[in-house]
Amino acid sequence: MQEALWQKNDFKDLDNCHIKIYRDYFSHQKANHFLSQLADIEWTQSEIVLFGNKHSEPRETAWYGDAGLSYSYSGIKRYAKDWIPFLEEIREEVQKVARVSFNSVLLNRYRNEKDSVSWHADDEPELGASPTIASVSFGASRKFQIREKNNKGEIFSTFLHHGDLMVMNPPTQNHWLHCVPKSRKASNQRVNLTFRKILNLNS
Ligand SMILES: O=C(O)CCC(=O)C(=O)O
Repeated sequence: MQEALWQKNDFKDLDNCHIKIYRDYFSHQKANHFLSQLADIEWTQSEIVLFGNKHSEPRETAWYGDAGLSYSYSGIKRYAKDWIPFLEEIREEVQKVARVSFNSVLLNRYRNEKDSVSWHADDEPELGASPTIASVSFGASRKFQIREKNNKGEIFSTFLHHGDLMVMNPPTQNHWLHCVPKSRKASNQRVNLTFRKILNLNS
């Protein structure tokens, strides 16, 4: 976890894009340990509403956080499950870098190359005006893409690997969308954890 070993920024010199990627933030051994713990997560494949139609999300998800938290996206309202110790351990580690106290984590499980998350920004009202999001990846490497909200043309890509930490700092979510596209290449499971600070309690 030494600064010198980290690549400074894969999305360099992009306006209003303050993303920093810490390669191998978790050692291979530590990342393997957390990946094995992720087998205990209660995964669900939710039905979401897109343009008035119901679909199954193309991945499995779970949401953990402080008691009483709720969060809505794509027409689903979620209530946080209680923290489990290894998720709190990961949270402690990412908070050292992100310098934000996160009160929840959204987990995404991409079972294979067909699973994905489509273009979006983490800009739901519960996250406040301009949130910091810390994202940790375990398992297979997958492509992660960004593009400006008001510019459909240019797409910038990187790969997120086992043990990488990516911090998306303000004002990134106000100006940029991100996605994990389906892959043509066969892929084993990948799990991504995005730590978030939800502002509304008990609603
Ligand atoms: O899997 C990833 O790297 C991205 C996850 C994501 O976009 C999200 O949770 O909002």
